[in-house]
Amino acid sequence: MQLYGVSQSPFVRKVRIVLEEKGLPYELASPVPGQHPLGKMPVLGDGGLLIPDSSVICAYLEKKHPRPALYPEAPADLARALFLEEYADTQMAEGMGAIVLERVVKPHMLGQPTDEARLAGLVEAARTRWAGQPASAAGQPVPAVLDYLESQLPPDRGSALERFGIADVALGAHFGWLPFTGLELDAARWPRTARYREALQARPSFKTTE
Ligand SMILES: N[C@@H](CCC(=O)N[C@@H](CS)C(=O)NCC(=O)O)C(=O)O
Repeated sequence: MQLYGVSQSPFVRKVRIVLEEKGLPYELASPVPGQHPLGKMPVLGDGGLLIPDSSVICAYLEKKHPRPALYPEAPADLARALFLEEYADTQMAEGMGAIVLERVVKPHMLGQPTDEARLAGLVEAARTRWAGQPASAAGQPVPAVLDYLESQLPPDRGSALERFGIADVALGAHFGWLPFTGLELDAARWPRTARYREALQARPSFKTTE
């Protein structure tokens, strides 16, 4: 299989983590213009097939290579896992993506200068949007994404549901951009989330795809 995309993309990393967890060999290839109907990455090449979109690719891989299972069997658990995947792919990605573009992609990959004013505005906007409210009484913005995750994650295991699966793949992949944003995951404030992130980072599939 060929995975078309760059390793810095959390959506590409989602697929790489699934491939690693399932022990499937693949090669990472440069994106090919026109391959993805929306001009995005990743795209998976498998035989004559070209499959776009990380969520679609992960579901395809599960169907084709069912073991180890990364999607829960029980309908309610499946729904919860898919919602967490969707939450990660939208709420985590949107808040961080534009910041990473200005701070990392433009200066280090495109050879363009960072627009510092835009970056400052984006950081503030992300904080405000994540907060869902402007600021707490103490004047500190509340990152609501982390608050939400804290309310959803268990205190004592490295998976959102009973077994490691697609929700953890997606949440963990999107945590990868956090260090580039300047937004902190304060372990005193979000202990479950911080512990969960550490547990994910210790998995071989996460280490290999860092
Ligand atoms: N829903 C898509 C999102 C993929 C996505 O947004 N990829 C970014 C890279 S991190 C991209 O290709 N952006 C280019 C663009 O939007 O033009 C998926 O899960 O694959």
